[in-house]
Amino acid sequence: MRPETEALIVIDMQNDFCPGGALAVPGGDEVIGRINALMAEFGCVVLTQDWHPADHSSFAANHSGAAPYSLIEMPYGPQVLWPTHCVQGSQGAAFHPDLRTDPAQMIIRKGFRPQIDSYSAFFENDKTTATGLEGYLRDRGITALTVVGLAEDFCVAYSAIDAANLGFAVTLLQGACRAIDLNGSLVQSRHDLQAAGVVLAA
Ligand code: VGL
Ligand code: ZN
Repeated sequence: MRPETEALIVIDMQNDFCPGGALAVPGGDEVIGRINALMAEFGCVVLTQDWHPADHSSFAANHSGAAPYSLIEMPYGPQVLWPTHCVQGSQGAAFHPDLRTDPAQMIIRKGFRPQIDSYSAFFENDKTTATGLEGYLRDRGITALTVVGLAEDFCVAYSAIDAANLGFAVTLLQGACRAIDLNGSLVQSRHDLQAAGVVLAA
């Protein structure tokens, strides 16, 4: 078992990010077995769920004429427009059926405000609106995080970088992640992770 000060953060292991889903990450389901096994090592397990209203501003379908994967400028900065995904209560938003959810003590939902996206489990994309996860982890005396899940170059990377900036010791297990890799986002995210002091491990 890991020390009580360590938590496992499992990002967005949902049907829509797995093969057959609306925003499928290649090989997304391949990491489920490893993640299930990892959960047994940690006394604190947190799952996140991307959880959007149907009218969410990150959906290309809600911007007339906009193509999926194009960029728009939002008040908080550039935003990729995604295919409609992880709509609250839908099958796509549910956890993959093979993911063990019983060991999770906390499930944090993000991206529920129509006007702002939230890649990170800690802050929405304006970098100031907090999700509450920091407070939960600090109240439990957690100081070190292992971060895994989907997608490595978006929600996993944003979560890991925010956590490192908040002062947590953060390890990202690349073998327990899969990436979208949009316009060089995977190389960029690895650069940003290293600059933030996140340890990249296999
Ligand atoms: C994600 C794009 C949009 C992710 C979520 O989980 O990485 N990516 N929403
Ligand atoms: Zn999303």
